[in-house]
Amino acid sequence: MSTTVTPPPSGAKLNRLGLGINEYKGGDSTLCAGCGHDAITSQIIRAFWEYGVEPHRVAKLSGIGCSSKTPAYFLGQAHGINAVHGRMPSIATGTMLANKDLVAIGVSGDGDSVSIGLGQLCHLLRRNVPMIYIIENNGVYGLTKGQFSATADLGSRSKTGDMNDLPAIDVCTLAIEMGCSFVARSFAGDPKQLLALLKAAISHRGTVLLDVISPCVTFNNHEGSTKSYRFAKAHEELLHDISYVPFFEQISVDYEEGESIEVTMHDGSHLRLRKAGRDHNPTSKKAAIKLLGDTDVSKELLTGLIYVNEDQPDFVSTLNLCETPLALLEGKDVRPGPEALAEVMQSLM
Ligand SMILES: Cc1ncc(C[n+]2csc(CCOP(=O)(O)OP(=O)(O)O)c2C)c(N)n1
Ligand code: SF4
Ligand SMILES: [Mg+2]
Repeated sequence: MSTTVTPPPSGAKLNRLGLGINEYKGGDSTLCAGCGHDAITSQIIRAFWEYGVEPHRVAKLSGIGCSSKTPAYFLGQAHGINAVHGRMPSIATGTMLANKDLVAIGVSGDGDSVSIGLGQLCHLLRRNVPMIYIIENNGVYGLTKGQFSATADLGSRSKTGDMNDLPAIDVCTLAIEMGCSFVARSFAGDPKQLLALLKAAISHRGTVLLDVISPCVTFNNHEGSTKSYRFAKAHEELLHDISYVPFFEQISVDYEEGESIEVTMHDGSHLRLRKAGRDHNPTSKKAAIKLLGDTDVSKELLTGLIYVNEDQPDFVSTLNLCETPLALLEGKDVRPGPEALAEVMQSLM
């Protein structure tokens, strides 16, 4: 595979591959001005550029919804599949089995993933398919004009005043229970935290579930909504200040021992978590589930790295696939030929 790289304008800042940030952009957004999804797109562009991922090594996946349109707005030189509503997880699983060397990033919505696509999502999580899975969570079906989704909080109000009378599904709790190995929550209005989490997500080998509260300014940003900018800002409970040190940068110690937790990622990068809110050890599944339950009761919007398990094997390793990606195997390697068949037949005589 090769990629055509437009030379960046002289003086432009380049990443370690010699690429300017424009190489990581996509088409112009057609979303409503102020939509949280566009803020997330900006940080995806920045994270892939700063990390220095080759754009042609990326597979972008999505389903249907305003959120699922966003892969068109970043990494214009990457591969992309826009799946049927709620079916992105199986397409993503197939993609990674076909070519395990790709970096997969899926962007979906709360409707796409947690309403119609919930069954598919659960199986992707329990398999720990190596990919970044972002849920741009606005509590509504934005594209079809603002119906409540399965993540809308019990008692929250729609723009027309209707009350949601069903309990919300908490995607972070669900993901941990299902066996996902990296679970985090962020907010479209917190670019610094989102950027650090995205870079750590690129370093991780396994499923990364990033639940990002992403207000829908057209249908769910009013008084009474728990997915509005105002509500998220007022209730955000930051777990820690996150900084990310990539594997290609020297680690300098600039923090007091005991104040921070450091997570070493698969590629040797470091994620440094400096306590901001409460004490939390993100490597403890039990503690993560308890914390999510506690903050659900206290109506706080918990953000940060909630759970990580760097030792859990991803789906590709579990299947023990051959070194060469399946999609790149030659015909002779996948078609044994008449001699092999004759041998099998002989063995059955
Ligand atoms: C099988 C099927 N059912 C229903 C729809 C209609 N539909 C399109 S997008 C959508 C919901 C999208 O909501 P979400 O995933 O939360 O994305 P958002 O627009 O909020 O970003 C629905 C119900 C569809 N396209 N296909
Ligand atoms: S309808 Fe809502 S989710 Fe869709 S683009 Fe507009 S603000 Fe964003
Ligand atoms: Mg939505």
